[in-house]
Amino acid sequence: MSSYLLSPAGRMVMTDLLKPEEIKKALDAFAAETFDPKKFFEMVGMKAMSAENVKKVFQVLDVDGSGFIEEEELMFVLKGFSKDGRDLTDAETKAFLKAADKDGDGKIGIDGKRKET
Ligand SMILES: [Ca+2]
Ligand SMILES: [Ca+2]
Repeated sequence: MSSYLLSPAGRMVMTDLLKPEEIKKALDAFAAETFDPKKFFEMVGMKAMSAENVKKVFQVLDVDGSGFIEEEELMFVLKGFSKDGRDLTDAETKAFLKAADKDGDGKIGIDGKRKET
């Protein structure tokens, strides 16, 4: 998890792409509620984003730069939005992965995100 706080220098951070107050609002909304990725991404303003910026958000969340968001990255996805973000539960992570991973390879591809969701 500490790797989230030690991103390489010059790396884009979420607040370059999204408004901090909207991130906070979205995180607060799911602090005690089951995580709903669709609703969350809508709340942080990603629905209105260009494909190019959506890809950038993905690159922030792809912490190891593999080109995919794997299950363990997905579990800490909220920390990519804010270091105060909570971890997803196992059940939430699996539900998120199942919803976003249309080709069933167990990870979410950055380029395929739009296609996959
Ligand atoms: Ca990755
Ligand atoms: Ca996939």
